[in-house]
Amino acid sequence: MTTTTHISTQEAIALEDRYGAHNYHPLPVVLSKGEGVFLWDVEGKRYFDFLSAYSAVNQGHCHPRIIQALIEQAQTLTLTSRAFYNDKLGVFEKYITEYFGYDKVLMMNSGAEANETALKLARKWGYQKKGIPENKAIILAVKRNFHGRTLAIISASTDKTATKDFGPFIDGFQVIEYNDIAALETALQNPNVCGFWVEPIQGEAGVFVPDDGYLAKSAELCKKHNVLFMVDEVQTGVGRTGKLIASHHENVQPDMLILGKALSGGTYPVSAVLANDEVMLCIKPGEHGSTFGGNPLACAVAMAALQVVKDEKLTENAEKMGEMFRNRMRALMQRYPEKVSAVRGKGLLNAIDIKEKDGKTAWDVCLAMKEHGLLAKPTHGDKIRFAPPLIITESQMDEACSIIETVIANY
Ligand code: IF1
Repeated sequence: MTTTTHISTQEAIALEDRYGAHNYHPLPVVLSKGEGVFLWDVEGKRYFDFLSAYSAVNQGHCHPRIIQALIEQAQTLTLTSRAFYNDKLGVFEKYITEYFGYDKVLMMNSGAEANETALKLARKWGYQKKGIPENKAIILAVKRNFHGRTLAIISASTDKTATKDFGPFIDGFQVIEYNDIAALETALQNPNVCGFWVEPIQGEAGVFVPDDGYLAKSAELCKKHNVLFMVDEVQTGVGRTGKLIASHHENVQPDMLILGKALSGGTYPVSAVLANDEVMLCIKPGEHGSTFGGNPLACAVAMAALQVVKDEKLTENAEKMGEMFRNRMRALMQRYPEKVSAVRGKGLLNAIDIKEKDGKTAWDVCLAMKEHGLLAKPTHGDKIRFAPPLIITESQMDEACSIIETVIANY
């Protein structure tokens, strides 16, 4: 018997303030229901979700096929640990490796854990296959990166908010300019470099799309210097940018593909690292793992989530609806250049830059959009990221763009 207690917006916010860590500053809206592209708050107001839980809900909220898979498996077997085999992991490992085109997969839970796994795999490979002297391996990262919140990951971060008072940090990272082939070529001269670790589009930094050719040239240089090209597609993967993974915009197949978020359609923490045998078999039994990594419930949900992306052609829809969105936003920028200074993105991962006006910021624009029934959140001050579920229809996109246009016209 489920207990549904009605709680007001004020009560819910007060409870989180009193009893929860203050590690977020959410928009003042309290959600209680999600379906498709829509969310409802506790007062029953409906919103377009233009954040998709930071691109974890690509398939739409509570997708029936994914929820059905969750329910059925939850009533059967949720977790065995990897101390024993189970009837779901191997079947899913075959499915996902064929789906993305790799020999093997290592299943984890959060995006950060998948990135940590990739770092460990790169180092192992560096010592065992490339012959880097022990404890000398270097992994290249880029400025304004975001890969998660663990200590190893933030050891490569250039964001003071993510690093201040969290030291000391972990050695073995060199940070270079993003979208700068010359900087990469110079850094790759060091024979101790084992990996180049990068997002194909920098999400958290504000949806920064690198120049055409950057990913392809980076992959080529990594191959030339026997360095692993490690691409973090936790946010850009699973159809979000109009291709199955953003690397495919430049026909690049990363040496290590890092996935998370929408791998489960936002219903359960599922993440993964995919690589070929030369890399993946560097880790031997007992050298890495996780209690929940690749559990039967995760595999059942992720299988359904990936089937939905394919069966409902969500990647193609992301491409088409993204074009429509950027066209509308560019027209808005032309009408109000004093308010909107940039439109960026690929597929349904987009952002606009808001010029502060009469003291009003991107945050105020998001508050106004909330009043008009659309939820989005600013990142790094003046940028607003727009990332609706990939199932969005043309008429829904039209209605959502009208909301954004009305708010911008009137702020
Ligand atoms: C937060 C945004 C932040 C990610 C990429 C790994 C991870 C993420 C490219 C880690 C997670 C989330 C985390 C959340 C807000 C959101 C986010 F970029 F999506 F907007 F922070 F930058 N790689 N991104 O985007 O995955 O461990 O969270 O499952 O931490 O505030 P995770």
